[in-house]
Amino acid sequence: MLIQTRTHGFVHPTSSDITPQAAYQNRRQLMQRIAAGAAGTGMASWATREAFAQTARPGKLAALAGGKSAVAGAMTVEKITPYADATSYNNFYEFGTDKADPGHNAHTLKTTPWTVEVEGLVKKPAKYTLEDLLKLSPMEERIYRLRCVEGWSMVLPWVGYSMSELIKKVEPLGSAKYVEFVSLADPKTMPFVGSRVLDWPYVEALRLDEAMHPLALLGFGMYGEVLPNQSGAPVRMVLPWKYGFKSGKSIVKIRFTDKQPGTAWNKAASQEYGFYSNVNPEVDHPRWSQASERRIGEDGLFAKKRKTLMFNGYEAQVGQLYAGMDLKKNF
Ligand SMILES: Nc1nc2c(c(=O)[nH]1)N[C@H]1C(S)=C(S)[C@@H](COP(=O)(O)O)O[C@H]1N2
Ligand SMILES: [Mo]
Repeated sequence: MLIQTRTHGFVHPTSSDITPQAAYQNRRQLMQRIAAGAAGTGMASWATREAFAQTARPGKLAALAGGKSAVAGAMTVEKITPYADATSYNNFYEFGTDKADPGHNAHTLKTTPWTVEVEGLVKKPAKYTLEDLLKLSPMEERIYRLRCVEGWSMVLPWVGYSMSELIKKVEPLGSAKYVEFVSLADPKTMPFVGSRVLDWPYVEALRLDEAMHPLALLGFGMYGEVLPNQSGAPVRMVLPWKYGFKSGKSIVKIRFTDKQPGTAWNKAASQEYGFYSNVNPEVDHPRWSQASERRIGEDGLFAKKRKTLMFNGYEAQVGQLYAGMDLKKNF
């Protein structure tokens, strides 16, 4: 049965033997010093910080720098997960269900040319090339937590801009209530598309007001570089207050609808994965608790777990979106 064979259950992370990204840790410390001691010199501090960011790139892929984000809550003050961990422990089922599979297999993904088709209930449907999208709005750096429903989390420095920038350009009609995000499903380059583990293509969806929230990111890069393939190149969603599976990778279509779309994990196991999928320590997954999590690359197998925070720590920013809703029913 599907549910038994899926590996989207709790998986113990392998203990990390990977050296932390020293440059990034240094940069963290610099930022913390700036935050602690340089109030009132914001612009000068940012210039220093930005200069530092240039030297902190892993140097593996093309540079993609982001400027300072003005979005509240966009810069989590926590230790950044080492690049090597973030790129070797992934969920991207199109490339296999083991955490190491995407890192090994995703080199076959062809990210140029790339287009994203925006359609449905909008005044200005359009086909955007990746180049169009890269120019659509200034790039920002956002340091977000990402927590998987499986019980692990990371803190990553993303590069992108609020997806609201794109949404405003296409002018949703008054009837548009939801936004659907469709991932590439190319059996020629994605070896596990066609496997029975999920319905392909991978689809995620948001309510329009969730998609318009400034924290909802259209991500093009991380660690000051373009996204590595296993992380969802060349463009993905990043919704820091929702479980990781809401952040669809390698997006090729964005569709505006008036009805709540079916989503990949909800279709696979609706009793386990609801439409909203907000990080919520008070609503357990039917097969395991959601009260705590393990930080990848930092916490060893026997290290104490961290408490999971409501909306993954973004409650002040996004709580209002769900005011009056029963989050045990709308999980
Ligand atoms: N297309 C696609 N997007 C996807 C997935 C996937 O299998 N396919 N997995 C999701 C899940 S379950 C998680 S936790 C995050 C993981 O992102 P990361 O590998 O960058 O940490 O991607 C999400 N986006
Ligand atoms: Mo996940």
